[in-house]
Amino acid sequence: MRTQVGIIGAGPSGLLLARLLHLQGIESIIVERQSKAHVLGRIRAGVLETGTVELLREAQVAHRMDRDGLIHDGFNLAFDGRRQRIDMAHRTGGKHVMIYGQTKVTEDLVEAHLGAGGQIFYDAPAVGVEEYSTDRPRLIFDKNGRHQEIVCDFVAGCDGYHGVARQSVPGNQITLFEKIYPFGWLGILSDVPPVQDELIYANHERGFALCSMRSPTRSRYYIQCDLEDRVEKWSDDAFWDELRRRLPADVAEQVTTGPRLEMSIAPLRSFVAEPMRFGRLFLAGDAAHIVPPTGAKGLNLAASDIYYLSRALIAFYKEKRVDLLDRYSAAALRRVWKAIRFSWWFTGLMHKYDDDPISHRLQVAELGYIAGSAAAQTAMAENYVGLPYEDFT
Ligand code: RFL
Ligand code: PHB
Repeated sequence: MRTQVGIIGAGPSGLLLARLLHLQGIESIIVERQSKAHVLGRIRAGVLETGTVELLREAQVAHRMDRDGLIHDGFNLAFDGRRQRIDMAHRTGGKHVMIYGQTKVTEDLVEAHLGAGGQIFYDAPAVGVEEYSTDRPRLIFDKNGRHQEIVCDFVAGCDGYHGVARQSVPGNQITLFEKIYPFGWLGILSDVPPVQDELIYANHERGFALCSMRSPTRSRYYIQCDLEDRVEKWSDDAFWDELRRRLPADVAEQVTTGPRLEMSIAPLRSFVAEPMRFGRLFLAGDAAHIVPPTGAKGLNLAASDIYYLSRALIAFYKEKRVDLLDRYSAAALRRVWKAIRFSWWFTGLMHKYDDDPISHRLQVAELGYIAGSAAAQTAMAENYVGLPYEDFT
């Protein structure tokens, strides 16, 4: 098989890249390890930055998002029995975020890409990328028990943290930075109305909690849990009880409970691989970096990588330019590191790390400072809505 851009992974980054390239007449083939039903069944992120929303509009997959997505101008910090609203719109000159689940983003992208004749091989794990230092890299994958090969101009590794693209590069050519946090998030999805119409991030002596949502009738809640915790140990009632304990009393009494649609545990990690380009192999999204979910940045970073990578590939095919391909890794990484820093800082501010009482007092002092400082609220708001993409023309 032969294509222009071989893409590993049909998550948001691979699909968005395929879609943006297709709209410019550039062909691609996506190979995806999992089945279509598996990929479309995953519950993940829920908050889209302005830049992500604009990119989805550019990809012409925004119809349902613009109809059903919820625009949020603010979010709330709960601590020490009180609440502080961070007014994102006021602090950033009118910017906001869109609440629209990653599951739906993925559905919209798949539907548009397949509808336009795009090629996705499901149940087709890539096993390696070869000859990426030449101008004919080869993507090797398995389908129906057989090794197959796609000869490409470029390969995009959009295959997540456990993918093979990054692992195809010898260890001495890549630098990895990693931090594992000593806790995870236990999440529930339930068809109950959200407790409030905006998100609440709660710092509590028992641990962090988050009130989020997918729609006016579907809620997503999280509580900090131990790394050794298992979903099987948590009944729905135990989850709701623990959530309510960690929220301010007036919020806790408003929580509507219901049976789970899904419950899962996610470990928290910060991870960056440098560089993000190896000859004609490019890494994007979770394949190159992971953030703890506290800042809601994972999916948004995948989108900003694709913003840079799609422009670089389009400039190559349309204008025979290689300068943007050369600049891709550094430009993407500058934005990645800022989001890594924000997510690490916000995680540190909100979670219980140990039983030392000074730790909690210091967090409450910092949250109190934020509550009283326009400068601190502006810093939080501009990071949360998403830092601007740099000029890449
Ligand atoms: P994805 O979505 O992981 O997609 C990668 C795709 O590559 C496939 N794959 C392969 N395909 C072919 N051959 C191989 N050898 C392959 N190896 C892997 C995988 O099956 C998959 O379909 O990465 P992408 O596209 O870069 O998108 C990134 C986002 O998905 C990710 O950053 C966020 O979902 C992170 N994340 C969250 N972010 C948030 O902002 N808020 C959240 O609440 C949130 N919750 C989560 C999350 C990530 C999770 N993971 C990765 C376990 C919850 C979980 C459980
Ligand atoms: C979610 O709704 O899943 C969500 C929202 C905000 C976060 C993380 C996850 O920071």
